[in-house]
Amino acid sequence: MNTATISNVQEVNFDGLVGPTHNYSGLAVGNVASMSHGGLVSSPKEGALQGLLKMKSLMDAGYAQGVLPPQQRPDIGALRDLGFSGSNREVLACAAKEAPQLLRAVCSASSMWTANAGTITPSMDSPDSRVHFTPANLQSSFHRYLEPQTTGRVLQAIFRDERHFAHHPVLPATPAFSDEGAANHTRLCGEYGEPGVHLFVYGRQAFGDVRSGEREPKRYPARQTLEASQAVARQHGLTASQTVFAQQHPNAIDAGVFHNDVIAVGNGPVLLYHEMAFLDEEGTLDELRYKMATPLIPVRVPVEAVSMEDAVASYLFNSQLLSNPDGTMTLVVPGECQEREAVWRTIQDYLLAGNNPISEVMVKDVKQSMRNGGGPACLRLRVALSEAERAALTGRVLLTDALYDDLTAWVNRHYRDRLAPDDLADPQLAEESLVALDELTQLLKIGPVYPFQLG
Ligand code: SUG
Repeated sequence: MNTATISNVQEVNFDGLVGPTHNYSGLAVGNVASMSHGGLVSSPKEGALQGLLKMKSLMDAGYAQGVLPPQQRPDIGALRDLGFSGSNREVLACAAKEAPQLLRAVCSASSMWTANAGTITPSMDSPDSRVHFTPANLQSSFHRYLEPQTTGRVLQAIFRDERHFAHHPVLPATPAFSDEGAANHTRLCGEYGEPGVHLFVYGRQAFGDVRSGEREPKRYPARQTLEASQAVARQHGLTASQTVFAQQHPNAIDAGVFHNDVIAVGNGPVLLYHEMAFLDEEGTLDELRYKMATPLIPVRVPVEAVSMEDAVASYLFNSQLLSNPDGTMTLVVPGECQEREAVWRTIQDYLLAGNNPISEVMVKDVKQSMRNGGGPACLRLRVALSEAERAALTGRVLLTDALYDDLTAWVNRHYRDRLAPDDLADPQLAEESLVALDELTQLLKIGPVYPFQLG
């Protein structure tokens, strides 16, 4: 059923709600912010409210905004799978004593970064004219490997209507198919309803060329493989003429760029990127130009303007680039961009003043998430949907003033103001979280999605 026309397709940004166990445990190797903030006291309440305010301000500015629920944490089932037994309280107490690193992992609220929830192909580009979904396996780290099952259930609950939506299995959770979802995928196009070209960015190749290892990062892991990106493209029915596979620059990964969306962001025909983003910059742009139906608008930021250190610390490239009805675009940057002079100057003097559609900057405070390496773009999953596809969504997941008010009240009712790493063993926290999440699925009207609801 092809319901998409050029004019009725909108990009909906589905932001992940920050969960009640949001904390700083320094779990993510290669993610400079996460590694340097481990051990700090977090504020789950402030984090969730910051996320909701970002959503609300973008909704108020006229952008379509959706919301995705957090996951059940602590994941006591994962601790049981690892041999802990007894009551929930006993499992938590034992893990806290014997394997505190495992307890921290099963408490991570990392599902807030929905750019890693999965990869989406909109109906305009798929052979059966349905929207295609593949949850990311996130097998690079244990705390994120715990996400895909519930992610799959959440996506299937919301995008339930089989006439419009198709769901694929998570790729095998093994290093060869290491997949981090939309954070390494950008769809470039004219209008959203026009055909797009899919840029998949990978960090390493698992099979084949033995010399490819020489071009891999030395310090930090490359999370996405070419083989994973190719498999997702295959699942979604994308052809060679619709796809470009580009290797991320290994030096960027070694500087803390663990996903492509930390160094590049695309929207419509615009690709905003740092010169260190791709190993073969010219080849990547040439292939995009060749395959795209509309002229590519590359906006290249040179290292002289923004150093790698500034790029990683400010998350300039983890901005959201949003289309306005008059053809201009708005760049939604984290507050940290204002704190780095070179970055702020580049935004004002180069991006806004340059010959490109970016005409406005909006600054958002998402500091609680930023300290774990998650900026505005990490917090959202982009899904381009036709009017009929939006109407076919299940649940109350598109933000309205009423939903914003309900979610804000829900956070204020259930979330803690502060959470220190030692608090993660508190059995009360686990119980509070379940009560909160049960209420949330009712509020969002998505039905049971959590292990504790499924029995
Ligand atoms: O996978 N941080 C996440 C941040 C993900 C950002 N997403 C995108 N770039 N799209 C990660 O590294 C830190 C959790 C902790 O340390 O507790 C963490 O998992």
